[in-house]
Amino acid sequence: MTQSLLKVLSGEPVNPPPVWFMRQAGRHLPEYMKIRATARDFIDFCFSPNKAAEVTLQPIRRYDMDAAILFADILLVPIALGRDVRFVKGTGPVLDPLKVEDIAKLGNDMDVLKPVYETVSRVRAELDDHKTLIGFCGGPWTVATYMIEGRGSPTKEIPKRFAYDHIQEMDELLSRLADASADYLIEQAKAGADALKIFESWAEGLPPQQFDRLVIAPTRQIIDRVRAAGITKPIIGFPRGAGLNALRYARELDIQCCAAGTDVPLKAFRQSVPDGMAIQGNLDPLALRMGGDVLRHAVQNVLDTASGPHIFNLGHGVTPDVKIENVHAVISHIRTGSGNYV
Ligand code: 1CP
Repeated sequence: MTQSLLKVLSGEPVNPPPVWFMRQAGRHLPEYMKIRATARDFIDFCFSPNKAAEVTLQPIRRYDMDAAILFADILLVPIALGRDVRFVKGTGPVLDPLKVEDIAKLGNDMDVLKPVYETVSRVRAELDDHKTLIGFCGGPWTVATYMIEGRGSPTKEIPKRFAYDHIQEMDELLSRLADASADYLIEQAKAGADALKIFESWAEGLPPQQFDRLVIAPTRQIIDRVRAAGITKPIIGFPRGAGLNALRYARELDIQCCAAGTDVPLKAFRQSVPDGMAIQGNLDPLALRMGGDVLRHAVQNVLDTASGPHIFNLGHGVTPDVKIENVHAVISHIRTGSGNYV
């Protein structure tokens, strides 16, 4: 059977649109919490193919989503580059902040990522043929913000200063990240991922010239390397919060879908991206948390304003407080026209 999501990625509209949610596997699901509790820590969890494959499949079983997204994290690539990455409960990711002189000493031990490819092949073997498996990596700039600041960066001032102050070293860092991210995507594709997504989650607030240098150039490097390896699978780019910079991202990169964050007006976005390009998004995650009529109207608004090839998704990820009933209601609304919102 054909995958409806791949159909959309080939430029063909599908009605109702295929749906999946960012962070669909996660703490809002009790079955996720059960498996999570058996892992030593989050990284160990990501590197345990049995467990990671199981939680990747959970939202497909529960919600019948059209796509599974590999359970892993964008911050596994810095581990391959030899950086120390920990996930601290209640704090999030913690890394040793990267100093200028560390860049020349970055490693390249891609073998540490092998368990992730094992997860991909296990999921692909278990997933129905008409469901899509999405592999992913972080955008080099987004991953670099964590490496430079040593944690999630509230204002990105430290990595932005670094980019102005240390031009050659920053470009070197992004280039190293681009090559490693491309190799990571290539192996995911070879292991069975049907589509690939690049999460540039922290694309906001960059002046256009810096956006071209820090986001577009290294993303082009990833895509060129993936294509040079003979991988023709569709690529979804997600320049979250990029404003009008997203238009150059969509027009200049060889991506088949541009994903929209919550702040993007889909009608204008459709008119601005290249003809036939799929768009994805962009339900407000807060509406999903609130439920009721707020959510009903928000879902209808996305359905009414998206046109052409469209993949229904959130503008950002599912949070732990989301009610399972409301995820069911959104999916039913998309597929049947109504849902039981709570
Ligand atoms: O123990 C837990 O449950 C921790 C929460 C969690 C989860 C469920 C983290 C820690 N990562 C993940 C999985 C994850 N991360 C996926 C898997 C599949 C899915 O979507 O269901 C994906 C695609 C990611 C990607 C990711 N990690 C991004 C890009 C997408 C986004 O949300 O913008 C980012 C920024 C991260 C970093 C990260 N991982 C985890 C945390 C707490 C953070 C920091 C987020 C922040 O700085 O706000």
